[in-house]
Amino acid sequence: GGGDEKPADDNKGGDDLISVGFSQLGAESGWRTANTESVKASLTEENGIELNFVDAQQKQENQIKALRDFIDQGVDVIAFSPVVETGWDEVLQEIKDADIPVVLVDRTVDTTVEDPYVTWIGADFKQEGTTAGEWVKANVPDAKIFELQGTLGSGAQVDREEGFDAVVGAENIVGKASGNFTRAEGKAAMEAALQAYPDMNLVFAHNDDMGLGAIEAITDAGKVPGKDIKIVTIDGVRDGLQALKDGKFNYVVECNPVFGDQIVDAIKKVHNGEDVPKETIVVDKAFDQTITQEEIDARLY
Ligand code: GZL
Repeated sequence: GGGDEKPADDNKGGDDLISVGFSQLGAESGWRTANTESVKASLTEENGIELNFVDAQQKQENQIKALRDFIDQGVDVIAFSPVVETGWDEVLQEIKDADIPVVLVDRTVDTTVEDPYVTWIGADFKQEGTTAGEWVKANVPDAKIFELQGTLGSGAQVDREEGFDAVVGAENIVGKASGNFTRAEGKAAMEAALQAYPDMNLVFAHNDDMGLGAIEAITDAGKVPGKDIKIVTIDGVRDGLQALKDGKFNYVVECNPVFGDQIVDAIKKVHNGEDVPKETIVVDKAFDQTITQEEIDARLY
């Protein structure tokens, strides 16, 4: 009594801010940087959010530690993009036991925990792989393909591979290796592949950054990227679209990272107990070499 009770919702933010713990998986690519910028631009105090943002440098143990810290802090909502699909059962159960709702962002999880998250927002990775595969099948029918894969076990890698391989046919894929979604590791994997698969004439890179690394390796080997060895990638960050315009990439499937506003909307609805869809697919486009400089310059990221 006496009017000194705690405010009704015991959030850790100011009087009416929703406190959000956000575990971002890393800063490995242009896509991730753009995604983080969008999250930080949208999850703001003026939008009613008190954001606790933690970068995990692509290490699952760092994400699990961050998630446990969020539980200890008693945040109102947890949002995270899981670096790989598995290994989350224990911490997801702890979050559930702490009665903190989860908004899953971008990457996907594979867990035995019942109802581990309220809603997921991200791209249709399998469709991105399918779209890339359909372009290859239609435009490079004799392709001998090297597949430069993202972080092994991540939802983006698993689903892009599944969609792409189903369209092009496994018999047309001469080899696969992971470049962990980074430019440096993509270059290294490509250097090895050029030795191992001399008859390769097309690379399918699961993201632009690894494709940009592949350009360096192909050029160092005295071959012409986009001609001797064609390159198909996914993301559509500005550097990737510039490589496309410059004729070094041949086809780029977009994966839009700018959805911070949709994350805020989901967090508010979840916090207020309103209905949210189980998943929200972020819409993607695709680009070929007819892209114009104006289009590239107009891109947000
Ligand atoms: C896709 C995202 C992927 C990007 C990569 O939504 O998870 O992770 O394609 C990034 O650039 O590393």
